[in-house]
Amino acid sequence: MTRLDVLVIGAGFSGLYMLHRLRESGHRVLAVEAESDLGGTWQVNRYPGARCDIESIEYSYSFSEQIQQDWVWTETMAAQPEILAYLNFVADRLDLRRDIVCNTRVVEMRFDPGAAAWQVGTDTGQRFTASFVVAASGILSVPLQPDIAGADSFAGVSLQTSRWPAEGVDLTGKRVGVIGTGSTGVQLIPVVARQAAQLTVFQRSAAFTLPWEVRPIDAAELAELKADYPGIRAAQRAHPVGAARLSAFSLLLDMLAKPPIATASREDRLRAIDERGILGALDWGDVFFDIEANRQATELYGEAIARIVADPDTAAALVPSHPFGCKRPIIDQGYYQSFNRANVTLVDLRRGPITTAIPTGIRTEQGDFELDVIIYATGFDAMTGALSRIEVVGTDGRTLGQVWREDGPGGYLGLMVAGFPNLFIIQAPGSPSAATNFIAAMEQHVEWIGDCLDHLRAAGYRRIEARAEAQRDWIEHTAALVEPTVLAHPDCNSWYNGANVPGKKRRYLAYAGGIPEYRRRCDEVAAAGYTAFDLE
Ligand code: N01
Repeated sequence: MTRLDVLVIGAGFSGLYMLHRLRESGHRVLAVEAESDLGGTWQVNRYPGARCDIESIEYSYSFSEQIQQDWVWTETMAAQPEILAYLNFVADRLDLRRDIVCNTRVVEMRFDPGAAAWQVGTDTGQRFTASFVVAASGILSVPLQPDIAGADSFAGVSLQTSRWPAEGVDLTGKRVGVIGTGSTGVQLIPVVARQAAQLTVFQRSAAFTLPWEVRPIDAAELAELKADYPGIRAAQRAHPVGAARLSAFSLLLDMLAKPPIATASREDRLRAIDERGILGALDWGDVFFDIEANRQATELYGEAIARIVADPDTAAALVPSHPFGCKRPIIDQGYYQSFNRANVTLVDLRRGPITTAIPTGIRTEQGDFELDVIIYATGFDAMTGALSRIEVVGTDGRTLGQVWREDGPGGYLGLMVAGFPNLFIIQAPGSPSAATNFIAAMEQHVEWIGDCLDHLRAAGYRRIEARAEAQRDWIEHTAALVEPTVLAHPDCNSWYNGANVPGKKRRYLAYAGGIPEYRRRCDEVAAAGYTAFDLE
């Protein structure tokens, strides 16, 4: 049994910074990581085309001037290998590896009220007693097994994008099927299209994408950016989505200030797509609040797609039927152009769903498709998935998974859950997380939790717990923020509100008030002596 002040679950972006922050202030802390190496999301999502859709200059740690000066970004939005290399660089620079235990999955946690500590069990048999636990287990770390009958009967190779083999996969000459056209599919499809002999895309929901060029950064530009880091970080900190430069989120936010589509003439609308292509179709101030405006923008989006995709049936099939804004759009690199290739076929599952996998491929109501490889890009049990798969037993005997299943996903400030003392969660339901630049949101969490743990130690408190009534108020507040938007529309189904997981209670999972306002609220709570937390 290893005794710790704090156990951190996970050694991805959040876990690494949490480990560093707590070690710096003298806590006895270890990070436990289920994978064979650090990196979290960027360790396991090795699929072809994986990259970030936020500029690396902002999708990176801001806490160390030395690290941001020494690391060299080579592209505006980095690809997965570069981000993973960056995380390894940071871990080496801060000498974090000596306090990370890899190949070890936390499987159970029980709170011992007498000792005011968590008893933690792992799949290797190693056990820990930790006064506090910080779960940095990721918001998109549990892949969803698709509900496709007969999946095991497929005789070819089945691949999950988020568990992509480290040694890579050669798709040359293969007949490849991709299931899923979310952010992952949109990144993957153009790359696979260039490699495979034949690519069949099985699309259940068409995607909205935001085409944008990712380009190399040369030495002179990087030097200029580095010289301007104080300004870049200040702007980022003041920005609602934690990314003041170009990103999928900032494009969305910028739309709020644009003129409404509802009053735009036909000429105005056509000019928008003449000048800016499919981006111009979406760039209107009323699309987030007015479902009819959203529908009109989608219609225009369809016209813009039809200008890119040569086959009219394929172009029509690529037009989404859900409101724009309720699934996360992504910066895309030639997604629609892929469908002009002779080796790419789109199967619109709205015209007849997949019925089963068969040994030779996929059977749909529209016919059979012969494949050598099936790639599942079918998403995640987001936000609550990772902790629900650990038996985390709280003070009333229920597991956290049970609480979230029965009461709905929630937490006070998106940081702690009532009934689970001394357990901090980085990016719990109700945190800015999914609605922002995850890194900017995560740094705020790590710093707030670090300060809180320093305070508890200094003041001699052994236990902290969120009050249930404060949690209820926070959940109501976060729901009210999205009520006037299309996010509350019944046709809005995505991982953001749990609709992608059968049986998950539907609730918008992020805090949509922006990071600066969220930070202000969290700081106010701390300054007032941790209002609405019980301290003992
Ligand atoms: O997952 P998704 P994702 N049969 O849930 C389909 C982040 N991310 O991995 O919408 C057929 O968005 C499903 O269809 P439907 C980002 O935050 C970031 O793509 O349920 N299809 C959908 O098309 C993102 O939002 C980056 O009808 C099935 C797809 O699979 C989040 O990760 C890059 C199916 C799942 O889409 C998740 O994105 C990549 C079935 N049985 C990801 N089951 C960047 O930073 C599911 N689908 C750039």
